[in-house]
Amino acid sequence: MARPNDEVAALFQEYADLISITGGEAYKARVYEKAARAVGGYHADVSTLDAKGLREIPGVGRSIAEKIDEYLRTGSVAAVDELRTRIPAGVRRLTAIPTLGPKKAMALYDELGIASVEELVDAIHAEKPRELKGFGPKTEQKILHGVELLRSSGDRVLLDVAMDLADEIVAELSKVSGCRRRTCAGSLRRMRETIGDIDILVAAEKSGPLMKAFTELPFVTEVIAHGPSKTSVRTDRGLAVDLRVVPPESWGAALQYFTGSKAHNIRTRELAVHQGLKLSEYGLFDAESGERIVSETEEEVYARLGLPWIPPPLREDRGEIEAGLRDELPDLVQESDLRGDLHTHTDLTDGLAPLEEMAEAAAARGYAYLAITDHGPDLYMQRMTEERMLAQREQVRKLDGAYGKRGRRRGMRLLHGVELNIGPDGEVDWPEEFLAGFDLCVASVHSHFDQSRAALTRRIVRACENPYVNVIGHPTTRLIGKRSPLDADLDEIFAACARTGTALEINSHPDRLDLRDEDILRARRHRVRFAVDSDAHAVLHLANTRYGVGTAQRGWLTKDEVINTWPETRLRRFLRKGRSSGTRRPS
Ligand code: DGT
Ligand code: CA
Ligand code: CA
Ligand code: ZN
Repeated sequence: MARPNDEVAALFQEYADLISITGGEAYKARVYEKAARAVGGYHADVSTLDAKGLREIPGVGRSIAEKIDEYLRTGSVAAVDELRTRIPAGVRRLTAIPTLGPKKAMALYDELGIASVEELVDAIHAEKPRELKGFGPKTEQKILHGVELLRSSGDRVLLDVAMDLADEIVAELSKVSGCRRRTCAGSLRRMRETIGDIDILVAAEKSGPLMKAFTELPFVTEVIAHGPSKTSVRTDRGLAVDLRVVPPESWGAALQYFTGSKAHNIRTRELAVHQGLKLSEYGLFDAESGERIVSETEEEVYARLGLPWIPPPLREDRGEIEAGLRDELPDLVQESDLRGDLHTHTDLTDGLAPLEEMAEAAAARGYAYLAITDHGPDLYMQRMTEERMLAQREQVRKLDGAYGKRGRRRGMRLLHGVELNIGPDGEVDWPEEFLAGFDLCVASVHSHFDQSRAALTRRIVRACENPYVNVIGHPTTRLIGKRSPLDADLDEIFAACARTGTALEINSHPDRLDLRDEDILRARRHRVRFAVDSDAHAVLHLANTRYGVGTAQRGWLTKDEVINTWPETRLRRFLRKGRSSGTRRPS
């Protein structure tokens, strides 16, 4: 059974989309979108709340509370049903194209059965839409252009693509004389999983030279807006960039403002107003006299509002203001806290680098331990056998301790692990006798994504109950923008993890970031442990933990909740799970 909060959240998100597509008020759509997020993330089960309790959920007023009640009583909401009958799901996907209105999208769907952007592009290449009334070759071209827009600047890009470009821009701008401070702001600084546009902030007395250098960067394809304080450009990476240059004395206020999120800023401005102050990107002012109180650093701005400095990944109005006022912000896990990586591949299966290179690179990162976890035989493309696995183990044992930073008494420890495949019934690749020989087993779902919710849930819970499974790899299997998360009862899975001593992975690959931030927030209420892993298939991927840690921070995780920040002895104790020592082979 789905968690009622999730059902209601999905319903409201759909309602918001339907409102936009049918040309309803943008304001109304936003209200429902916000309610969807609030209900989805709310700690109490909505089906246990009365009307008054429902209205205590942020963003839920009388009319939304009534719709929740209607849904819980009848299983549907008349207002949503009414809009649904007007718009098929396929049409909703098409209207994401900026040059395609709902009417034409409806026609394409009704007449040609086109229900996705990809199908539409294929149809245009086959010159099919021009046969319809109201369409011609010109319309087709216009639509294609819209698809391009959607795929470039209109679309959001993955965090790593944006981060790489932003790092490059920041490095270039630091070379310009007069550049006093520079950093990225916006969603990138908050480490959101996808980025709409890059925001860069620079402090300088004179903005001219910086703006000029910025517009002349080689990857800039178009200058959208050019002014003394803000310049916006499009780039050949399919991503727009805003540069703002502020005087050094406004740095803190500007950084606070342009880091966002909008929802967080609304709350900080409210706090200011309650104290007779006014907060803007220029500073924190006395509302009456207009006198500037503070603006130079973020710390000063937050302090004057009665708050500790709030780490950017928390700035989403998910309780960080309340926690800050009580001085109860979590002490977030940092990338430097990681002592090792527990999910990596070598060229024995689908990795690119041999074991030695992976170990050397991990040691260079300063890790105290590294687990090698190549795929088991159930992913048959990987051609794994017991013999090959045991041969790798021998090599791992031989290299154990051989790599390490100079000055360390002992080199990095190598753990011999495996990434097991969780089969359709929750079974894994090998019998327990063989699994007992591994130091660590990651287990992940790689197929049969479309099972029923009950079957998927049971399947993963069964994997948790296996005494040799230590970590559930990429738990929801989502691929951002490509594959939806598994439809499983996450709360049941989280509870099973907590009960059995199984950690949940936060897979750091920028395509995955799985678990994602909201799921982490939910999982930690079950007191689950997490592993922030790279799932590296190449040496360079080891550094992706930057994104995994960012995601963990967005999920409010502290160091103690992440098993690969622990010292090796504590980690090994955790990995023994509930196993009786008698079944364990000596390694
Ligand atoms: P994105 O670009 O969609 O990934 O998300 P953000 O958060 O980077 O949003 P963006 O680029 O539109 O704006 C950057 C920040 O500037 C945003 O996080 C907060 C601030 N900001 C922009 N517009 C507004 C506004 O209308 N009100 C408030 N309070 N803040 C704003
Ligand atoms: Ca942005
Ligand atoms: Ca922006
Ligand atoms: Zn893997």
